Amino acid sequence: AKTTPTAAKNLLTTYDYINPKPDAELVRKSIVYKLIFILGIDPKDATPADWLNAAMFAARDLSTENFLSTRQIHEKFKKRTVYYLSMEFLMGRAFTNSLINQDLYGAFEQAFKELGLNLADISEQEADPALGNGGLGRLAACFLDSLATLRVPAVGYGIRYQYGMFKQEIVDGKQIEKPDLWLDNGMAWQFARPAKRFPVSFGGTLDTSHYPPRWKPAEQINAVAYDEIVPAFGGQIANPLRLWTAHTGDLFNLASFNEGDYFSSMEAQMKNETIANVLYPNDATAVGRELRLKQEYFLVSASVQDIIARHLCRYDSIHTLPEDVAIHLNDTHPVLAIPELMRILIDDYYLPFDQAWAMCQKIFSYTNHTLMSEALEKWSVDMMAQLLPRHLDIIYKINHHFIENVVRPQGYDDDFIRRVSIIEEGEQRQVRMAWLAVIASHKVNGVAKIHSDLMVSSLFADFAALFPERFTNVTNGVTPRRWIAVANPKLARFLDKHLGGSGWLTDLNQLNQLNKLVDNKDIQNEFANVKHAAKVRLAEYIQREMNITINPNALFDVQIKRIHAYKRQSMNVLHIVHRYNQILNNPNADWQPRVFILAGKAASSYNEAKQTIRLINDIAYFINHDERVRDLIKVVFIPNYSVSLAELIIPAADLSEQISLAGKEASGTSNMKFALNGALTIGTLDGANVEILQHVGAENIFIFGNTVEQVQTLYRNGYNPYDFIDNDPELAQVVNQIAQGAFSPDEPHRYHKLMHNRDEFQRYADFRSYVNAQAQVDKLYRQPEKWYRAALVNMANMGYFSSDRSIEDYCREIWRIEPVSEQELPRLA
Ligand code: NTF
Repeated sequence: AKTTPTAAKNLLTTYDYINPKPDAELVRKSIVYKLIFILGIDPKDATPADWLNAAMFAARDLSTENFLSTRQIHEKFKKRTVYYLSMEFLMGRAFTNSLINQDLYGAFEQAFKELGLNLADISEQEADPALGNGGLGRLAACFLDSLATLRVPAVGYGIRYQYGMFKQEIVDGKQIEKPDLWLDNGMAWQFARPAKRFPVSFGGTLDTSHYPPRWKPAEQINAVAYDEIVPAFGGQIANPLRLWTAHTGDLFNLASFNEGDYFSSMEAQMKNETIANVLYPNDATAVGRELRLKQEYFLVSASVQDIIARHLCRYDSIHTLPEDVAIHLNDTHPVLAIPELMRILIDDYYLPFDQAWAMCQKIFSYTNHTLMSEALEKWSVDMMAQLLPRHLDIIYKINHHFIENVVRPQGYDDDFIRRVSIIEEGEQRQVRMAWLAVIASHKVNGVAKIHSDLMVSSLFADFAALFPERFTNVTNGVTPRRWIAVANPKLARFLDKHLGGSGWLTDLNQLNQLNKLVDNKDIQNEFANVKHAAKVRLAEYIQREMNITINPNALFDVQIKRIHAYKRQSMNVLHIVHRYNQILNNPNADWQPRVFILAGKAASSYNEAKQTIRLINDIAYFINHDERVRDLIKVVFIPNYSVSLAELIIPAADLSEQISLAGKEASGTSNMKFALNGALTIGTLDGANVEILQHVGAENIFIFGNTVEQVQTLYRNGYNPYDFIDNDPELAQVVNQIAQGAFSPDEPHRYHKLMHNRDEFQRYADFRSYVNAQAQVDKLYRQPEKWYRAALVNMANMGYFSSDRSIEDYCREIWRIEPVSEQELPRLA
């Protein structure tokens, strides 16, 4: 029974708080009230962290009514809803974002001023929840922002890891991993839902003497929900991000943590009871561990149960599920949602297999985020039989149905059948999760044009022959709310001024009006000043945190992303050392001063990536202390890369390094954030770089390196790195210096292996073309009028790369979801 007392009902329809919008006075009272009565702290004793918590409660109140009424609208109009399942959400800080989205920044700033405090300082107290690794998790966060802003009925489902991405420290040049205690100061932003809990079962046996078979699990863990409000820009709508935690009495103990392999040291202590405790710090790599499989099942089982419960609140039949519900799988990590939904439909609702399967195919869609074979998830049949016997049984049945009813009737041979089978035969039989995702989904998309094309012609070629209409592309995008309004307020004011208001924030194509202003010298200068201010701010941070002095007038050359061989940070290093050599050879030439800024984490078990970090730091130390280069080169590796650091660094970049080997970076999304903030890109024809080139024009981007076809030809002909090293004396010099210890004199062979490996990602093949492109960069930078013109052209043509456009594509092409209309919105009193 769902009765609402009339008095409470009124509160939900009169919008006391938001109409009229609170002024500084009301905000100040609310903050002080929260401090005293929620946190129990005397204002005279309050620390900045206490003030932040009080302010977060005050800000949360202001979106809570929208949050609750959004749910009411969805129920009232039975809005078809998309459920976005992702093992990662890299949300970044919530506080400033929520103030900007609700147009409350000014009121809070003024309120704190009256309290004798500074809002910007208080905001810096917020932990940066890093419940994701990199691009995949941050994309999910941008998508939630766009879903809310576009009023799309949507729920995000993820895991509330107690420890998110590890904290990176650099000691003697080496990465050290420390636990990330993001919950230490409380999490004012999330609502605990102790009553929203679902049992998740594991192990045991399957009794097949009945139909449907009876699964008798060996253990059961309760998933408990926490809801985070995702406020739309412009208020009115707010969607939930529902994060599951395992209900367990004991807290995780970090006592025996050791710095060698962060993850295994934690895993050993965790075994069963602490399933939701730690994020696997891998990016573009799959892990075959039992705990990971448990985490994935934990997420999808709780979420699918919740989705069905929500459906049954609106409809009295399970049969309407496909009309009401779209479930999106963010990569293969949540693919177990497919057999989980099948299990519930068959075992709990007694649907015949065929009917359940037909429903699943209407409900699920899947995004592929990488073609790299080492990142494709496969689970051993043995492990799955142990942990999820009923699900394995269902997967066998799906596979049988697929092969007998879909593949064989089309006359394919045994070799083809072996290739498309969900079960990979071999010594260790394995379940191919990507195959299951493709077979069950009505749509499968890649994340940039080139990636989607390669997906169809390589990884999923066999499936594209079977289901040509199933595959599509949705190019990634980023939210201008966080990546301009929050990260770069001065740029936001600049755009407001020249675009006649802030409409661009929700209609990013308005940026193209800048195209007619790009030749205006005053506007170029004004933008140069915005850029300079951001560079000064970053320089101050680097001075304060790292005690390194950099010159804001130098060119800031930035590569920030996960450290991975395919992203080729080590090729960036080759160029730095080459430039260093050139300067020493010709000290009096007219060199363009540059600051090379790098940041990023290496997975704890990924040695080559850790070596790369160490190399960058060794080179930074060596070059920064060499008097002879006279500040013409500075190298800075900023520790502990995070969303909040990205917000500081991206606005300050002149040059954006997007230098992955062609064919390897599915999309990249920082490339979009940089260009949106007026940096020029130096990049390969990979991922979304290709589309950025199409939008900004070849004169406004520095493209270099081999194409996908050339890369494949090199591989096919047996790529040999020495074909390139031996034919380029300057390259050979750089390789030898690094390999023979010029930057690691205390341990001369430290980088021998890093330089003399198979060069799987063809750094040496692209080196010369990279160096040439870098010379073009210097040349253009010395002509400020041309440079800032190009920067403005970049910004002007980035409208396409808004995540609002991506989400509109998903809603139309994949989910068939309609946003809440004007008429459906509650009218303000
Ligand atoms: C990443 N994939 C890709 O490596 C990036 O190029 C892309 O921008 C993001 O996804 C978002 O689409 C992964 O992290 C994973 F897990 F698929 F390897």
